[in-house]
Amino acid sequence: MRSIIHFFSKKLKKHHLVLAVLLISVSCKKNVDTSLSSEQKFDQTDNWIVLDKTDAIKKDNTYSWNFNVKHPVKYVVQMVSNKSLYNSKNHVKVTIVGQEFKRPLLKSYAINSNEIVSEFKKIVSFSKIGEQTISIKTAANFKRIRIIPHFENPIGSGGYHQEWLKMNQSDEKQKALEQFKKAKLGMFIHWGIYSQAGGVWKNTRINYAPYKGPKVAEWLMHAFQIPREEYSELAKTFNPDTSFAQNIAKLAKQSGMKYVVITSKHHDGFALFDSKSSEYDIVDATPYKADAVKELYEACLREGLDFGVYYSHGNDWMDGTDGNYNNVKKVNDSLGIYTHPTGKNLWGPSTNTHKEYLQNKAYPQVKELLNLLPELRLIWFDGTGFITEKQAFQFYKSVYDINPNVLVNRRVGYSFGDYLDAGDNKIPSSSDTLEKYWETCGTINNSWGYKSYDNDWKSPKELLYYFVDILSKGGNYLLNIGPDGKGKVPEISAQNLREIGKWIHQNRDAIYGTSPWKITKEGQGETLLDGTGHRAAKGFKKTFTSKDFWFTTKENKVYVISLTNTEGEILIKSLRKGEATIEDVKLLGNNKTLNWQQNKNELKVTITGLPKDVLGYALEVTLKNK
Ligand code: FHN
Repeated sequence: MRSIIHFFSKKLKKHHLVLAVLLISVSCKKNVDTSLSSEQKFDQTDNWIVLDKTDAIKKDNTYSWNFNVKHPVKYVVQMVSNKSLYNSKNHVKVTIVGQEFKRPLLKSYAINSNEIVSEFKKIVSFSKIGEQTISIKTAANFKRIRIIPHFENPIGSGGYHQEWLKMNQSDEKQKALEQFKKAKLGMFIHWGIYSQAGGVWKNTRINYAPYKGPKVAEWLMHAFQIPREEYSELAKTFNPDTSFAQNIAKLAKQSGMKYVVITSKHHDGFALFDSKSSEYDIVDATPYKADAVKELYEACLREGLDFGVYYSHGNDWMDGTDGNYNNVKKVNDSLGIYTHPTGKNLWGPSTNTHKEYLQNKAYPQVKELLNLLPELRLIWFDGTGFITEKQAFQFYKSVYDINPNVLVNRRVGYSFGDYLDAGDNKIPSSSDTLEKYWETCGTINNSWGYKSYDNDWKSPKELLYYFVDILSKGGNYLLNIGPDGKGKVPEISAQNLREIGKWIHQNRDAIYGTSPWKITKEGQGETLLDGTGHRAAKGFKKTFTSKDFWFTTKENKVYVISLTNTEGEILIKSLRKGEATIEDVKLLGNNKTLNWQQNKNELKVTITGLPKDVLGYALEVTLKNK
């Protein structure tokens, strides 16, 4: 791609180039090629509900309005206040469609130069159109309330849904999904030329980088707004050990992982595979001159592991211009909507259009990966950015057309994923219902890419807790490693993975191929993993007792998982008489039948023969004619 631009620019005098870009942008404007096209069709402002404070029925600090819902979709509630009157200490209690939630007044974005919009994260769903009521209790001085359609994944026109459904419901996809569901645990690998820097640029740690945005190591270029030319110099020194592929595949196997997903191209645009549509790749731009993705693919297949690739399709800081930010912002401004600049190269974007980036780099590279890796099982899209519904569908369809056995994750965009993810380092609560199978991706410290000074390694117990929590709720765990510039996995993280791998191997019957039981857990309350930043800030202080259990099931077995090594009598209330008719209780790993007794209050089991340093144990409870 870069060679095409260079070739053209050499050809075209500067002003010709400017003219060309202008022409392209005008044509954009003319057909409004922005990611909001589907929303344009469904003009969202037409469905905004704006309630002025002066129209409210006021009682003390409670304001109530009746209003009309024209479109039964998901909405968010916003409070608009004068910049000057905005005071973050205020709390707001909102009561709407039988739901009540209390939130602090957080600043979301500014509009009309002197007003602040505070958006409450809670999604409100109206199942039917017609009259509704909302009441707001607050001491905050506000001007009006806005209830506006919320586009998690912009609804889109739905015009592609039937065609998508046919592909998603195909035998190949459903068979692949069944295999994926049985796998439970995968290894995520964030690796690239940024790994050499380890989160440090010119002796400054990324946490002290001058620009706003995530401080995870793979965002080095964005955090320091490194010019494209300067950043690509990193490729000239990228020369990993040739043993990386074998070492990592072996580590994944030892850690109990069933699939591996490596970053074939992250937001920085560098391809870790031999790409014919870009010279900014490991074969053409580095002294390594070999295809790292292909090498890891072959090593994983030798270990019997399924293989997937991560691909940043919407955002590319090297060749993806501004990620279509300016085009989208023009339309958003006219709708009073804030356009998030995060993740966009606004400091020195490539001069091509976003559409050209997609046509000449992103779509071709996805096809290259599919043809390069015939046994590929998964494409993990990310950095959706401002791609349109049509573009997201084209990514999904191009994967299906070349290899229908390959699964596509949620972040392809617009609900075209074959399965969902709960968000980075997020585990859904047991009360959340997700409309598709899901996966949680998580870091092993607080960065995806190698961060030389981040030693906040999650302990084997913490990792196992997240895994067991996810298992009991019916999801997969995609646990990340960040190798350094030579491809070496930081030893502590490798040791911790091997330790959970020993436990997983011992208790594999309670893991692979299981589903959630009617009860996910018993004992203390949930401590949800709630995001990369949240975990980095809060750390992990949870302890477990012999009363805490998580459940999974398979055929006529219920598995009871404990994260303690306490021997002696344990009481499992969820398996009391009436809840299950028990035939046998065994301790996984030594297959020894244990002494047990069931009564109307609990299943009483005497645990013996536990190795001292064990992370926990699992019981296999065989049920009579389930
Ligand atoms: O921006 C990326 C980030 O670098 C990392 O790749 C994670 C992994 O899920 N995804 C994006 C942030 O959500």
